[in-house]
Amino acid sequence: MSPFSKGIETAEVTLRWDPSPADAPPHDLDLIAATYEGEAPHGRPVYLVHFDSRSPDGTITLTRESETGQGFGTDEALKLELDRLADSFTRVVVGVAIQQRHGRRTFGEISRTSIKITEGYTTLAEDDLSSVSGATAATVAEFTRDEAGNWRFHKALRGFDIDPEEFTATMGDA
Ligand SMILES: [Ca+2]
Repeated sequence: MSPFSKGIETAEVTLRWDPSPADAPPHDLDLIAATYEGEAPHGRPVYLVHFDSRSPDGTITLTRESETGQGFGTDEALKLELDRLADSFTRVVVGVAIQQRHGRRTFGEISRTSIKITEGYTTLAEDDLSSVSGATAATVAEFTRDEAGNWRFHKALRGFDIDPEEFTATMGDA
């Protein structure tokens, strides 16, 4: 990586999926961001951002959310203003969890799942989560701060077989 290359300033993660059949319980997927500090980059998250939790400084925001996947285009979107994060933060992990309140659901049971990570008009990664079809949650992106203080993107597709709450506690372990 060139030492002169600029880091990522603002990234967006978007998620879409198709609704469940009309006679079935809704499929509710959630985008989740977890932030970590330099002291414990793989430990407990400092804070989480998802449908029920906001970032204290407004740098990471869930700009769109859905409980059903109904409608055109993006169902959930997360905006990460990485260059505005305090210097103490060195790592942000983004994941997707499927709500399990109507019984165990895996990505293989959700139709047309699609995740996209962009910086402006540049696509950093795109995936349909088929490689983690047996999982109930998955990490999809990792952003880390390099020695020069610039944010870098890493694709981090890894499946988990746990409920969303357990996922938020362990999604940064790897
Ligand atoms: Ca949701």
